[in-house]
Amino acid sequence: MKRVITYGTFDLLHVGHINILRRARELGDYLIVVLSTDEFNAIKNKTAYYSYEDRKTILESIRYVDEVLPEYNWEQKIDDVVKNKVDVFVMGDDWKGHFDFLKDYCEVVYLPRTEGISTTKIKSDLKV
Ligand code: C2G
Repeated sequence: MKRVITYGTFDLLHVGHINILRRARELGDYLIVVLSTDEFNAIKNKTAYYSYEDRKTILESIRYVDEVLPEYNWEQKIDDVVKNKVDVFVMGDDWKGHFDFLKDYCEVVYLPRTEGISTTKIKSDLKV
């Protein structure tokens, strides 16, 4: 059982999110998504449109996602990887290099982002 983990806000779910979730899941047999809480989003200077509970419900409905856990801070990743017996850590390559410290605990994989889509773009495109 190869266990994969990834992190994010996953607000206003779009195909870029689905692509990385699918590709992360394909690297193993079980995918844990650690979802930014509303409080942690404030630390990331992000305001999600959907609440944590709604973003969690949406993620849990995706076939590629096996488990959703809360992300409270920047410091929890090593603990998450060890406690959840994670084999592979996956993030989009906008984060390339940022989480290489996890290489002591698991495989670290940065996947190419899906071009042309982002939650920020959706919000700005919809602004009337
Ligand atoms: N993503 C992608 N392609 C896009 C948009 C997003 O591959 N067009 C990926 C990001 O690279 C990330 C994941 O989807 O791996 C979630 O993106 P966000 O919700 O924007 O997450 P972020 O704010 O980057 O939070 O501790 C890490 C942070 O929680 C990451």
